[in-house]
Amino acid sequence: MQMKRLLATSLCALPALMAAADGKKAPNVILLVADDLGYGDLSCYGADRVQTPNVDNLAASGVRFTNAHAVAATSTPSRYSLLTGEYAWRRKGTDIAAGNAGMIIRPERFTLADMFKSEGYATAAIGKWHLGLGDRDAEQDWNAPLAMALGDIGFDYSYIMAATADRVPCVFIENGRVANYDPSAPIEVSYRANFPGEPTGKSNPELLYNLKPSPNHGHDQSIVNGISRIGYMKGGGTALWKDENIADSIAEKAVDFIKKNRNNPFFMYLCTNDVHVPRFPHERFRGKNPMGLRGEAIMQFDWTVGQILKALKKMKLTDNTLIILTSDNGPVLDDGYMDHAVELVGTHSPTGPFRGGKYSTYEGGTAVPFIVSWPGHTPKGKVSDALVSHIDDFASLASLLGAVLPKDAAPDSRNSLPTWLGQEDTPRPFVVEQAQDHTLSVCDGEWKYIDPSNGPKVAWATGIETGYMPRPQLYNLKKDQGERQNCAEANPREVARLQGILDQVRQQLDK
Ligand code: NG6
Ligand code: CA
Repeated sequence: MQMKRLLATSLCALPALMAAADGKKAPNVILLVADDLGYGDLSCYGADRVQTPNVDNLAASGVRFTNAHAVAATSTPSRYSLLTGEYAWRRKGTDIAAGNAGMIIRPERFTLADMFKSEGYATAAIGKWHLGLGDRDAEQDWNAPLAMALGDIGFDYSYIMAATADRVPCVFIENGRVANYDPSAPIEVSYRANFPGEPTGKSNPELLYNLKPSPNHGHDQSIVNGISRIGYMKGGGTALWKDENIADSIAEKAVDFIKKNRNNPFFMYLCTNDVHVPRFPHERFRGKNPMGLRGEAIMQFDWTVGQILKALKKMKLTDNTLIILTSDNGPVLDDGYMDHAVELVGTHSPTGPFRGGKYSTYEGGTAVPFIVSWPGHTPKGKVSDALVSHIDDFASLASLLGAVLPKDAAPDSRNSLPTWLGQEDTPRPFVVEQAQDHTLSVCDGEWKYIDPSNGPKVAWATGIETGYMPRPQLYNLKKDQGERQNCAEANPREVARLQGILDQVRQQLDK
């Protein structure tokens, strides 16, 4: 561990201070990641049943990408890849993590946070985590400092939800221990069995005063704040979160971090809980959107963005802060709770023009909003159609800092900084996309090839078409953005070419 730090520091020849020496101040960097926010969910991406004025302002001050991809169609692998620069499908144990998963990114790994730290930045992770905590699965003692936490992988400060709001434990973890810990209510967590005498959504539906689970989705185990979850927990007392306050807590900690670090460069990995289930936004958003709770959660996401922009402005940091705004994976309507997202969606298309959604191998799984703004550096209000992928954040940000990475760091990441900053429109030659069942597809901006697989046609009760098929699929996205015409048989050469790219990436690193 110590070795990793020393190595990183000695190899990084151009720390933030050097950048300051040639007259340019190293910018702060905020990587703002929404949860399950779709390509079509923002008004700057064409949504008209919900307005997102703060995100739209951010887009107006920078570059809005129309062809950007998350690495995977679910959270854990997507986030793993963002923070390591390695395709998650290369690593076992990177699928949707339980709330008591051990740390998936191990301390030996040189992370994005390590890179910023070794360049003299203050670093923080705030909000949704979903990459495990503690040394080993299911062995955490939630009543003591955790044996391993974000401080071990480069984050100076962290205030996080262990997994998702629909998974126990329903408490925030601050710097490796439960925030506002309540000694009168020791915490126990299990994903195997309930604790004797504790109610569950299944046995005590009368206690579900805030949200009820959808039929056939599970989410009917321990009850916290009148909402049943995945997994069992006991205790927590006053440390338990209230879903309606999650966005406020995250925004408050994020603004505090900015304030504390106003005079030095900082990197903040800021992940909202919005718009993941259970969607239960603050009262001030209630009744404000025709799409109900999901629309209100999008408004709350936009509010969070507004809080950050306001804080930066107040502290005169706007021009010196690079913000990347994106989502971890595509959208879903019914993901486990009876929040009427399906009934109220109306003409709104969460995936925009794309087929499928969260979990799927169709574009809806990984096509995400992606906005890069650094006032004075990014052209104002540019729309870029260049093909880009989250896998490149590591190398691109390394290039921004002038950081030299240790040999094995960010193995699949390529420097796309000039494109990300809107100075060029050079596309990535191809992007690799991972669906929930690990089906891979590859797209070069025109053609998309999907590997054969035998998975289910629909992602359980969500109604989302997975796109899994036992035979190869090929789509021409220029002519058929909605992936309707499988033209693999008529274009064997394209199929072979794209299979070749995928085989090569599978065998070697993507450099
Ligand atoms: C799924 C959950 C879903 C959501 C997802 C993780 C079921 C049936 N569905 O397993 O509700 O929690 O995991 O979402 O349990 S993600 O955006 O964090 O990847
Ligand atoms: Ca997600």
